[in-house]
Amino acid sequence: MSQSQETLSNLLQETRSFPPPAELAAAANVKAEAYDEAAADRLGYWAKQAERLTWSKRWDEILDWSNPPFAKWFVGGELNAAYNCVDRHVEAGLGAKIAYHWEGEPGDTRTLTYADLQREVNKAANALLELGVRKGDRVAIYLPMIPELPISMLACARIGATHSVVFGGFSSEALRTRIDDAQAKLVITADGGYRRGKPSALKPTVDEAVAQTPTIEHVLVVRRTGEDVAENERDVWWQDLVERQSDQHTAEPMDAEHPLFILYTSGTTGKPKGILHTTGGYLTHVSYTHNAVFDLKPETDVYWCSADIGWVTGHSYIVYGPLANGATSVMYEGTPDTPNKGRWWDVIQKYKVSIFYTAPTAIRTFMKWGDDIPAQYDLSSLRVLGSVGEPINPEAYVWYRENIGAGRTPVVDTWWQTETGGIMISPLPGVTAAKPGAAMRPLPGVSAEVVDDQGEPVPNGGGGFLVLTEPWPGMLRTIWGDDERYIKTYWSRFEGKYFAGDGAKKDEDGDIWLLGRVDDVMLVSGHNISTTEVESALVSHPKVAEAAVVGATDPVTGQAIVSFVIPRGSAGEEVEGEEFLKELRDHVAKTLGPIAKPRQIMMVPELPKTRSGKIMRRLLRDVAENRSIGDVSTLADSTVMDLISEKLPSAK
Ligand code: 6R9
Repeated sequence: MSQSQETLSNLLQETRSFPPPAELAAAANVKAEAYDEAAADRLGYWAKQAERLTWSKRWDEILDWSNPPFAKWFVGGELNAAYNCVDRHVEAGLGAKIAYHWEGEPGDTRTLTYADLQREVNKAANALLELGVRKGDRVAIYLPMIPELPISMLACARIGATHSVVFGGFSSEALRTRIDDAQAKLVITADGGYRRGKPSALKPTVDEAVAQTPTIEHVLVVRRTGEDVAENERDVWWQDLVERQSDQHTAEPMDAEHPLFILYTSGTTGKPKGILHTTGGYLTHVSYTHNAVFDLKPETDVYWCSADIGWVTGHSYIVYGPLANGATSVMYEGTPDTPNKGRWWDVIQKYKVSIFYTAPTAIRTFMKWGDDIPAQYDLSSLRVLGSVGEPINPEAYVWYRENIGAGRTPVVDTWWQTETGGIMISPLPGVTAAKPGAAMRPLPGVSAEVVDDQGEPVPNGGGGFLVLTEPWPGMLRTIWGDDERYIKTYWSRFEGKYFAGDGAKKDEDGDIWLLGRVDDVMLVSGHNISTTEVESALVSHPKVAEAAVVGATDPVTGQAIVSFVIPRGSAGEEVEGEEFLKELRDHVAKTLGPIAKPRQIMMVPELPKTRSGKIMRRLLRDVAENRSIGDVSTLADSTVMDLISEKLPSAK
């Protein structure tokens, strides 16, 4: 039986659910009626959300879908994204309000008010103009998590240049291919940033990349670490050029469909896809969702999203969403364990963070480090917690709610993608009785379904493929320079529907659970089994912190389940023995049924992850099938595979 002939088996049973606190529900930004309102008039609902922004010219048409899958939202409308994120708040008298509490890894800090941000963005915009950057040009940004990163993005948006932010951790080769694909004219970088207590250089990587790219005219370099760097003719120091610019600049209105940014996703095969987002629809979507999903009260909340801005989560929920909403945010440069494993909780305590948004990978790491660490800090300012990036295992969800949220705060598990621009499926913190591990329901205005192989909706209790059935404002407009690939990748699997590439199920109440990438689904004795469910079963064992599961070729069952497990900090020594492995296998069989029992479980010190914390199962499949390990260039830490191989000299 081929993978596509059977829908996903639905194994995990989870019965816990957490209704919203009464006080939060009563004062919530978005109430239950919003679902009916959006269902009655979806486009009207989105037009109402677009009113959150300030438009220089109102749109003539909400959506032009006459040439699917190429959408145009708010056709004829004009606005400037930077004006909406900065100037309008200053004009409204909020210039003294803090936009960012920035915290460097070494402990240095910067406070940027909206008025400061306006001056900085204006200076940077004038600097870009002096370097010859014009509306429509592309600018690559390769910076650490310092204020110049959002400033650079907004400066681009202000003059209509399209930014392409590349993760500071990527190799020169990865940077070069992204520069070339977008034909960027300028790179903005820094000498380096701080990671794990040390300066970590960036400039040499840029020099190497730029030596081979024909389109780059200048490299604009922020001095952050003060380490020596090679100086080339095309280099310009930020501290020289930007600092001497005028802090006055008038933002130019852009067409609603003007390209705001390109962000590359690596995908499993082939060259990275340049996901293109435009201005009006994207900004509407992120402003709306940031307000609705986090119940943001801009006057009183302090919001922190711990993502890197090089990931879409940082674009939408550190930069554009929070700033469009006039929020006060925290931005942190470094790693969670520098100088110690309490750093994040220290940041929350220090700035009295009330809304916190992070990834399951981080939560599982904190579980591994132990409950006693967050317990040493005052986290009582928190009122809403969020999760993004991967399915959150129910145990990790409950740990997060209890140990970080004192068993009191709603946890919103938000499903979305680089391609969707903003959150699509999520509980609403004042409305939904959230179930641990479920993204629950499409947001008001969003249309999603779980379908079978034929594109038919599965009944409640069934599993299949997640699709989006109607266009939405934050949707990608195409893959940069490759319309064909856009159509083929997202719109060809199911007629007229966007195929997200994720497996999902609907439970008996019709709520949606994400089950991981379809490419990762295992086929065991004719059953399609989700890696996520087996991983969640493993993580529900009290001695397991993290687990990754892959399907390895097996002569008897087609594929067999192979698991890689990181024990919890408190688990002690007994986790190495055969007896413990048997206990774990039995635990999975008891939780999910005998079909899901792993053939093999291996204890490992680390798991291979991307910079956004997603487990790279492809590499683990190489280990499980005794192959040499494939491309590791998008790993957050390239030494992890060595650690694993060391631990498992004969992986089989
Ligand atoms: C925002 C982001 C997208 C893929 C997506 C899915 C996974 C993200 C999730 C989730 C289950 C969630 N994903 N959030 N899976 N539950 N709450 O992560 O964008 O880096 O493009 O990744 O991440 O597999 O398809 P991106």
